[in-house]
Order: sequence, then C-alpha cells, then structure tokens
Amino acid sequence: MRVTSNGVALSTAPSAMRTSRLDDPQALRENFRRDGYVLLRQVLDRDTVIGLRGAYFGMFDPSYLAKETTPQQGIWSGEAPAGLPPHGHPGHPAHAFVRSKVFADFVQDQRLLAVAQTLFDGAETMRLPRQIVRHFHQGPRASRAHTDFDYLDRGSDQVLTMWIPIGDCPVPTGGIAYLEGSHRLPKAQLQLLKNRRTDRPDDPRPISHDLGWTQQELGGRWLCADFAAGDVAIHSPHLVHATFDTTTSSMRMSADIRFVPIDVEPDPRWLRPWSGDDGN
Ligand SMILES: O=C(O)CCC(=O)C(=O)O
Repeated sequence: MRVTSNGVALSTAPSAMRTSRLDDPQALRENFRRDGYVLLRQVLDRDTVIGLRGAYFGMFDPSYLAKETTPQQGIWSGEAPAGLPPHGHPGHPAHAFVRSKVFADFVQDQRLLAVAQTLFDGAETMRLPRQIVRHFHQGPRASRAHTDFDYLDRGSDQVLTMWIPIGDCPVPTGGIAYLEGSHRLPKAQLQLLKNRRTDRPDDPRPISHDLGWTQQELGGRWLCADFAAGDVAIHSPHLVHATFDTTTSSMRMSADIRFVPIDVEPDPRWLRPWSGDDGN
C-alpha cells in the first residue's frame, strides 16, 4: 500500500495499530501506558455517527457532493463551492457545526466520558470545550507529525485526545497514524527535529510534514488502521502522530475531543469553542 501525507510518500509501509477492549479496564490502562494510544472498535453507535456525518455534509452547498449521493456518504463532487470561507472560520459549516445541538448531543455521549475516566484511573473527568471537526477531500493535504502537547502546553499534560472518525475511514481515506513508542522519547529529541525539514518554517509546533523522514529520525513504525464509524482512537499528548492524505472520493471527516481530570489546570485556550481562526 502506497501511503502519502501532504503529498510525500512514506518509504516504509505502515503497520497495524493494536486494538484494545473496553471490558478490561486494567488492561486498557496498561495498553495506554505502554503504547501511548488505544484503539477501541465500535464504542459508539454506528448509525448515530453516520447521522452526524449526514448532518455536517448536509450544511454545504449541494454542489460540493457528487450527484446522486447523500450527505451521509460524503462523496466529493470534485469541486469546492465558490466563496466557502477557510475551514472552521465563521461562515464555514464546521464553525456552526461545533456549536450545534446535534454535535453537542454527540460529544455528550456518556460512553466517551466513561472511557476517559477509566483511562484517568477513575478520576472525575471533564471534556474540553475546544472541539475540532475536520474534513478533507481528495488531495495532498493532511496533519503534519506533531504531539498534542505542543498545542496544549499552557496547562497540565494530564489530557487525552479522542480521535473519532465520523464515517468509515479506511487507510486510503486518510485517517490518523501513530509513531510507535514516540510518547517515551525525550522532548529535547523532538525539539531538535523542528525546522530541519518542514513546509511550515514559521510554525514552531509541527515536527515535519515528511513522515518517512520523521520515522527515520525518531525510529518506530507508523501505525495505522482501517477505521469504521463507531470506532474511537485515543492518544497521549506526547505521542507523535499525523494523518494520511485522502485518496478516495469519500471524504475524511473526524472530530478530536479532549478530556482532563477536573482537578488539573487545563490550557485556557481549550476552554472556548473552537474557531478555525482562533490561532491555536
Ligand atoms: O485529524 C487530524 O488531521 C489531526 C488530528 C489530531 O492531530 C489530533 O486529534 O490530535
């Protein structure tokens, strides 16, 4: 399988993520500590997730979707509607969507809170209000290799991210990938890579857009999965991760939802609803 991210091919094919189970909380916590992530299959109701996908793509001009397809399918027509604001900026559907009742109902699902609480060893837990909805149509565009803590470092590192595919997301649709064992790397080692190979020299947060190079420098394998609607991937703020390019006409849609124990200091930037232009 040839995988690219931001148009750059990985020289080594990614390997499969390990799948964890919900019914053994101790094993779940151990997996999270050991791997820096857990992948849970079918935590959420598939029809609810597909309904959410439909609600989102239904907010776009119909020209965005391929003829005779439904918003639930989220199949790109090949054209971006004229005048669409940048992703998540006021006026873009993602901006209104993260403020909508349908999204609020979705993220309030008690199963998500319960999993977060299990991973925090039973500590009382809250969801951070800055919740991002992303979608990508076919093209050489994806999230660069980074750790979440570089975006959340004005608060505690007791924070976990749930990456939730909103729709089926097999590897060619451009899901999340984790760099094996990278949550254990010294911060200084990651810091040394910054600005050495980057398509964003002015942004100090991402490590690189080149995932093959990142892997060569840091070691470990890139781990990926064919995600299905209902699955949830959860990662540590110190795990290096990225996403792959979307190469299918089916668009990649996902949400990142973050949780913290209530007795830690969260990064204040994450206490306000997300806007694509909030600079964070
Ligand atoms: O979905 C993406 O493209 C990036 C998501 C991500 O980096 C995260 O959830 O922490």
